[in-house]
Parts: sequence; structure tokens; C-alpha cells
Amino acid sequence: MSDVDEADRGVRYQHMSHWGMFEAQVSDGEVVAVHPYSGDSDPSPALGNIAGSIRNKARITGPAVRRGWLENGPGPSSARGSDEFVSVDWEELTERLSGELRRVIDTYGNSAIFGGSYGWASAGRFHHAQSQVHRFLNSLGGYTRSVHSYSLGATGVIMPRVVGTHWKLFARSTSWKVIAEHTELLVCFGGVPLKNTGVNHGGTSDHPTRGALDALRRRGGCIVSFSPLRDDLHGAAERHAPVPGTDVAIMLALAYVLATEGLHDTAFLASHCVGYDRFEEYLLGRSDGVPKSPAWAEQISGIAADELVVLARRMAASRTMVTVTWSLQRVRHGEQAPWMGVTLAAMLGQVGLPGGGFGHGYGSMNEPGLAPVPYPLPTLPQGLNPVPDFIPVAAVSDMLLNPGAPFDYDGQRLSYPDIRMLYWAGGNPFHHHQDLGRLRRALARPETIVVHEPYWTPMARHADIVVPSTTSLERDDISCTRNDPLLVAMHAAVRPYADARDDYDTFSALARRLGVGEKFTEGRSSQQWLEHLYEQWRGFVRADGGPAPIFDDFWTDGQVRMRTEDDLVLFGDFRADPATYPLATPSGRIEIFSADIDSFGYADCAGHPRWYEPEEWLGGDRAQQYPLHLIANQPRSRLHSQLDHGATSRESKIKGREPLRIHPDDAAARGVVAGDVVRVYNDRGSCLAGVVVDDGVRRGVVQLSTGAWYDPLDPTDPESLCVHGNPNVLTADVGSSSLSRGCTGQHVLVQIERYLDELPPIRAFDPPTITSRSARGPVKWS
Ligand SMILES: Nc1nc2c(c(=O)[nH]1)N[C@H]1C(S)=C(S)[C@@H](COP(=O)(O)OP(=O)(O)OC[C@H]3O[C@@H](n4cnc5c(=O)[nH]c(N)nc54)[C@H](O)[C@@H]3O)O[C@H]1N2
Ligand SMILES: Nc1nc2c(c(=O)[nH]1)N[C@H]1C(S)=C(S)[C@@H](COP(=O)(O)OP(=O)(O)OC[C@H]3O[C@@H](n4cnc5c(=O)[nH]c(N)nc54)[C@H](O)[C@@H]3O)O[C@H]1N2
Ligand SMILES: [Mo]
Repeated sequence: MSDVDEADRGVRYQHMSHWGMFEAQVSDGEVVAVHPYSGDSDPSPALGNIAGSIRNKARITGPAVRRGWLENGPGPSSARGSDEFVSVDWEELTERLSGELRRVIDTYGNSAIFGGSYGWASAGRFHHAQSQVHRFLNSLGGYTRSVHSYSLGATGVIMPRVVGTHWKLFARSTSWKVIAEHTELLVCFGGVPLKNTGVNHGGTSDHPTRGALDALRRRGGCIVSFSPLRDDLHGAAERHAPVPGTDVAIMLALAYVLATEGLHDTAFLASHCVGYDRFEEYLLGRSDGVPKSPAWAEQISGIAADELVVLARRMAASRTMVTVTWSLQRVRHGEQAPWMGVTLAAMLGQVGLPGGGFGHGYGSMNEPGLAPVPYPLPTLPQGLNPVPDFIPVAAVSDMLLNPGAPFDYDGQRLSYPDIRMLYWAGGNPFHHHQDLGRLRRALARPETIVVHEPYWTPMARHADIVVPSTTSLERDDISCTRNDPLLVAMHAAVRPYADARDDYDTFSALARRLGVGEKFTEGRSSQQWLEHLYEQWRGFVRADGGPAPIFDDFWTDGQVRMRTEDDLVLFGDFRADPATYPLATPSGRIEIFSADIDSFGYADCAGHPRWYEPEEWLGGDRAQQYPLHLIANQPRSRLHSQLDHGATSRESKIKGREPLRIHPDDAAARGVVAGDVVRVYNDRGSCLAGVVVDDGVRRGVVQLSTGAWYDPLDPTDPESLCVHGNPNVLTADVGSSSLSRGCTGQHVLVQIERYLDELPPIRAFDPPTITSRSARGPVKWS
């Protein structure tokens, strides 16, 4: 395969990351420069984080075991996160880890292992860490899993009930090409932030969003943005900065104007939808005495009523698409914004028309708007998991803290399993989860925590058994996604660093030790798996008459171009012929009213979209104490917490802290100027951040992206100040609703003050203390 010895001769290695395709230039075992793929019209700045990432000081150089675990054996421990580590060799690691897996399974059963292992890991279909860990645990008899994602916790539950799918909303969305050609009015709730379209799960060879928005504007199309941040829609003709969390009230008011002025499409509502009448009772205030008028919405959102009236009329008179970013469902009552967005689009009657209707996730990720390929992906099969237990993904702390406790989820009453072992590969709960103090107390509960990681992330520091993984640049792989025309050879650029191993090799060795080697590997090496997955995929392409070279030619050429469906219109077939192409809902239609959801009787999710007042918003009592609404959105400078130590991410920091944007008036009221370090706090926790003053931020709102590595001033204290700026020390660990229990990390109320003490150093990227046995004498094993 790739000859990494070519490295020093200026050879460039083609590779793929979640934030784009590139060529890596290598010297002395390190990537020294990265060149975006020549076919990419708008490469992501996050590529700037890759150079220097292989031999970084934050790399895990070899297997390690937490000293307390080694000395005392498995068991709950609040020393996780502050204990030191003992380095062990691969032989000992394999023996101890396989022994512990055997013990937990024999003593408590497979459901005692939580293997949900949420996270993005790296691009590449075969070495995909979640697929690897799930396949491994399945070959041992299964594990407690998690469902849905931090990205789309509420959408993943509500949209299948409303439109019969959630993934088709992104993977088969109306293409940018069609929008650029047909849309007259693009009304965007949450904007279309270009910073996010750099990223796509599994990779991407092009970034067309900026070009498509420009083309739409050149054609005379008009873009309207609702967002508390001005730069969420670069170049919008009309901007509204609502109180965060009030978009549903705004959409209701637009719907109210349509209904009361007779501008709604009653024929479409009758032929393609169910339950409009029930919803209209609420909309007009017949069921609760509160008409959802523009004046009502103005009180809640701060958007002038007359502007909403004018906009609603324009929407009815134009080819209009209503889009809702994913951020709007990563909040309490997160179901309501996408549900109300579809309802508004249904009232306009343009669902399924070119350039009209509904979109969800334009500007959230690169995928929406990209043309799909018609073939299945060459993914590693994960096997079958016979364990029935599962949790909604963001209930991980709840589960660990409350074994046996009942919880509601999607109409079911379930209970949390009793977890003894946590197995994580390819994710960082200290990035993705809320209320990190609570998470730390939850992580003290299991008997053993295993983490596979290339880097000493905060999650690796909380592990008992630390397994060093390679990064994707250290191995050959194949990249392919459902909405990119290229199947791409990811050529290894450097040899594995220090004592790091591919997750596949670690799992193969463990599987052999546990007597399931053949089941896990099917007798294939990594190289043979790549060829096997490629051949399977090639079969689909050939059956379709497409070009499909043999593996060796693909590997040498580096890519295969596939056919794509370029003129896709979301739900176009359903619109044209609802009897032949019904939606996969109980009625086959858009469910503006869902009898099933209504029957669950949830206080926080009724049978039709409605406005719920959230706990964390500027209009509520809590804002008296914590008067700033913090938006914890996706970082511009990186993907999540990945390569936070990279150049682009580091350059964005202020005195080493994550930047926090604040309106000039709010800064002045606190005596804060640009470049200051502030303490951001509420009753859950506190962190430091570096101030950027920006009048593009709504008054009363501050923005602090996720992704700074959690860096506690006092690692023994779960509620410690994070000196680096991780907003999840502040966010509430509450679910979106009883229906979905999705992540609600996007919004939180805070207060801010200037930080006057001496600035503590950033230690997040320094490895923990690692001793060898000889340094402290032999370690007992109980
Ligand atoms: N407050 C707040 N919190 C949020 C959000 C929010 O909007 N607000 N957004 C949420 C969303 S949408 C998401 S998707 C999550 C993201 O949360 P995560 O997906 O957990 O975050 P990542 O930083 O991508 O973590 C991936 C980890 O995998 C590691 N890794 C990379 N390659 C490999 C490999 O080959 N093997 C192994 N073993 N590991 C590897 C990386 O080093 C990294 O530590 O965060 C969520 N959290
Ligand atoms: N650069 C970069 N891109 C990414 C990621 C990353 O880590 N880095 N992560 C990727 C992942 S995993 C996902 S799931 C997607 C997430 O996609 P999203 O969840 O859509 O992304 P966010 O940036 O969190 O939020 C988008 C915008 O919504 C706005 N917003 C927040 N609250 C409100 C509100 O109440 N009303 C209105 N109208 N607007 C609001 C914010 O200003 C924010 O900039 O992003 C993906 N793209
Ligand atoms: Mo996500």
C-alpha cells in the first residue's frame, strides 16, 4: 500500500478529514504542510490544524493504566481525572483488558457494558472507531447502546413522526443547484452559517454553499436570516436578531398572518397533511385563549410585529423555502422548531416544489444541498447486538447516576441499566456532554472505564485503561459518503507514532485472547478488509453500469467518480403523487397533528407544534440572576474538540482562552474590553474565556463555541473552574423533552465578570503524570 518512506522526498499523500480532502506533505514522521484538494471550491480553514498533529505533545505514546485501578483493582473511584498513570506494554494491556471484559461479562452480563461510544472519530470507512468498537463488543455478545446523536437528538425522534424520516431531510434534501435556480425567498432560522459547512461526517471533496448563496443572490433571490449572530448569514438582505430560543413564536406569528389573511394553501393542507384544523385551533387561540399573533410574538422574540406581517405576505407571494438549522433543536423543546418549520412550509403549500418548501440543516453541515449518490457505502459491518437495553445518547450521566431508574422516551417507559464498564473509542464526552461537573460525578461510578484515543483528551484522563490509537494519517483507508461524488483513497502519510496502534489491531488481539478472533476479523488483515469492502461496493456500481476500476487501479488513481442525483427536490415525488409515494408516517402525510404523540400525554410535547417557554431564556426568571444568554455553538476554527492544539484553533484564542463574543454595550456595562479574560459563570460551574467585542452579536447574548479542552484549575474538584473555556461546565444536563431526551447544550444563561486574578496556565495539552513501575516499585494486582 502507501510507501511512507517516500516521505522525505516531497511526496504528497492524498487524504480525507471530516473537514475536507487534502494532500499531506511530510517530513521526518510529521505532516508539515497541508494542501486542499484542487477540486474544492471553498476549503475549510480547519485544515490548518493538521500540520504538527502527529508528533504533538498531546499524543498518547503507549498503553497506560490508572494507578489507582492497577493498585486497588476495578471499582468506583472519584480519583478519575486527577490520578496518575502507569505505562504498561501491549502484552500486559491486552491481558488485563481482556480479563476485565471477561470478568464483567461473566459477573454482570453484557448489558453491564456501555458501548454507545458516541463521537465523530475520524473519516475513513474501515478504521471508523465506532464501527470497530461496536463490531468488537458484538462479537463478545453485545452491549448497552445509545440511540440518535448529539447533533439531532430531537429531530431524530420528531421528524420520523411528522414526515416519516429524519435522514432524508439531509441526505435527499433539495440541492443547492435547485435552490440557486428557483428559490425567490430563502427564510433561514439560525442562518446558513458557512463556518459549519466546512464539515461533513465522513469527509467531503467540495464545499458549494458559499457559491450557491452567491448564485441565488445574483439571480435576484432574497435571503432573510433570523439569528442572534449577524455572521450566521453572510450577505443576507434582511436580518432579524431575535431573543434566542423564540423562533417557534416567530414562525407561529407568520403562520397566524397566513391563516387570518387567507394566504394558506388549504388544498395542499387537505391533500398532503393531517391535523391542520387541530393546530389552527391553537394558532388562532381558540383552544387556549391566546392568539399567536405578530403582536404576541413581538413580546416574546423582540421582532417587530409589522415586520412579521410584511414577511408573511411576501412568503405567500414568492417561491419560498423555510430552513431551520439543527441548533434550533439542540435546546429544550427542540422538537418544536423543525415541526413548526414544516408546518409553516406546508401552509405555504410549496413542499416538493423546486426551490420551495422546507429545509433542515442547510448551514449546519455540508451535506444538506449536496446531490446524493445512489450506492450503499463500503462500511464495516457491525454484527448483531442481542442486548435490548439502550439509552437516548445524551442520557449518559443520568444512566450512570441512576441505575434501575425509569425514564420516558418516545412513548415508552424504560429503565436505566446497571453499568459496570464504560467503553469509549472515537468520542470525547468532555466535549459533547452537558454539565461536566455532573458528568465527572457520573464517571466516578463504573468499575472500569476504557478509552481508545490518539490524544490525552480529558476523557482519556478519566479512563482506567488508556489504549493509544493511531490517527487516520497513520493508516490506509477509504472515504465515501452518501452525498459526495468521490470515493477516495486515503493514503497513509506517516508511520504509526510511538507505540500507537490501529484500533482494529487492538480489537483483533483482544478478540483472539477472548476466543472470538475469527468472528471479529473473519480472517482478514486491514489491507484485506479494504479490498473486501471495495469489492462489495464495486459490485453495486457495476450493477448500475457505472465505472468501477479494480482495487489496485483505484488505489493508484486515488479516486472513483460516481453518478449523483443533481436535481433533487425534497419530497418531490410525494407532492406529485401522494398515493404512490406516501410518507412513512401513520397517515402517509405530513402530520401537523400526531395522534400518537398526543396519546403519550407528555406535558412537554403535545400533539402539534406549539410554543413552550424554556427554562434558560432571557424572558424568564432565571435571567434576573444570569442575564446573558450564552450560545454554545460549533467552533469556526476546528471540528469539535479535535486538534484544539492545532494552529488555526490556537490562533483564534485570546491569552490562550477560547474567544467569547459580546455586544459592546454588554461589555461596557461590565467594564470589559477586547482582549480581557472574563469568568463566565452560573450555579453549575464556571470557566475563563477571552473577550471579543462585536456589535454583530445581539444585546444580551454572548457566544462561546464548544471545543476548548476541559482544563480544571483543581482536577480533584468536579465543579472546578475550567481555565480554558469549555462551555459545557455551564450547560444543563436536561433532555429536550420526554419524547426525545435530546442534547440541549446550545443554550444556557450565564453572568460574566472580569477575571482579575493571575491567569492560570493552560495544562490541557500536557500529558498527565505517567510513571513506569520501577519509579514507584512493583504494583499489586488484586
Ligand atoms: N454545549 C454544546 N455541546 C455540544 C454541542 C452544542 O451545540 N453545544 N454540539 C454537540 C454535537 S452536534 C456533537 S456531534 C458532539 C461532538 O462530540 P464528539 O464527536 O465526541 O467530539 P470530537 O471532538 O469530534 O471527538 C472525537 C474524538 O475521537 C478521537 N479520534 C479521532 N480519530 C480516532 C480514531 O481513529 N480512533 C479513536 N479511538 N479515536 C479517534 C479524537 O481525538 C476526538 O477526541 O458535541 C455535542 N456537544
Ligand atoms: N466548523 C465546524 N463546523 C461544524 C462542526 C464543528 O465542530 N466545527 N460541527 C458539525 C456538527 S457535528 C454538527 S451537528 C453541525 C451543527 O450544526 P448547527 O447546530 O446548526 O450549528 P451551530 O453552530 O451550533 O448553530 C448554528 C447557528 O444557530 C444560531 N442559533 C443558536 N441559537 C439560536 C436561536 O435560538 N435562534 C436562532 N435563530 N439562531 C440560533 C447560532 O448563532 C449558531 O451560529 O455543525 C457541523 N459543522
Ligand atoms: Mo453533531
